[in-house]
Amino acid sequence: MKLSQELLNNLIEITSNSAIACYPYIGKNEKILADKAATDVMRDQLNKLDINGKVVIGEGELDEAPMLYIGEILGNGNGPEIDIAVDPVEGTNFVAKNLPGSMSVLAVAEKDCLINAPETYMYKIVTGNHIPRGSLDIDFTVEKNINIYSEISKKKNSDITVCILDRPRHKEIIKELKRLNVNIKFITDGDVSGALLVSDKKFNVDIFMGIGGGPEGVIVAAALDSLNCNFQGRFLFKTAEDKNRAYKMGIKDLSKKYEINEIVKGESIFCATGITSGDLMNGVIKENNKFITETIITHNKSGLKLVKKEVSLT
Ligand code: VTB
Repeated sequence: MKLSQELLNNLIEITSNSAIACYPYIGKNEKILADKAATDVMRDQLNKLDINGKVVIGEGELDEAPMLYIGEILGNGNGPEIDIAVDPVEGTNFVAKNLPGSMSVLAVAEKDCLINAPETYMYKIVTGNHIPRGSLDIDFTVEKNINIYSEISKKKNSDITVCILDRPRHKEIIKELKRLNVNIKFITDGDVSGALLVSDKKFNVDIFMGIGGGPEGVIVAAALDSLNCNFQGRFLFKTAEDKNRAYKMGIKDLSKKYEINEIVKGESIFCATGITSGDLMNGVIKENNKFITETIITHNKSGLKLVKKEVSLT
């Protein structure tokens, strides 16, 4: 295996520490400060690792530093070449308002195995591993996708739940889902978690769909790949500047529909630590002088699937 157990343990420690860095900002209505605190810790600790890392999914580009920017080189240079995707705080609003579901997230893969994607939106459709790959399609109508899902899962529409970001841009999809008598789980932010809800029956989410962040789509694809779930996405470029950036990053066909293994290839790890407690894991807990964190990780090559790890740090 190219990505070692040691690297995996280090990543758990890093997202744990960046989640802990946010702890003082929970409920302080300071999302930028929370993001900066988590980012600083993440950068500092990634730079100490024995890796030759490059940020392929980050927050902005060089001129937008101090966030971890696309193209930034990380690690001490003594180790494997890896692609890194970062989302130091997924759900900054949740941290700012002390709402459930924020987390600190990292995904890594072998060099050139994670798609280089600019910060733009992505239309996504995600289903669990009980649905054969390729069954649903972002180019089908909502009705067709629901019919296919209903047929394969043998569920009536009224027993199907679709998770979607609560945004005006989803007005038509929501109208259609209501007409079809499908249940909707609205989320206000955090579509990495939203997409992962299809991975286990206990979350009662059948399909995740709609337009969310492109970087979040790439990051969650790493987890969904390990979980044998289905993910399909298409980047949405609005401005000429967006389109130019994409060209420069090597995306030639701007309307390309990506299957999961065109987004993440080879060996990859996904690692997310809860900041505030949510459906997937607990948030940071402070007990005496210690912090207890909960992290979920996946590693496709070792078969790790959303294992929860508790870490105690001072
Ligand atoms: C999603 C979600 C993020 O942004 O990507 C969403 O995962 C999409 O952008 O947590 P809009 O807010 O512009 O709709 C977040 O909600 C915030 O980064």
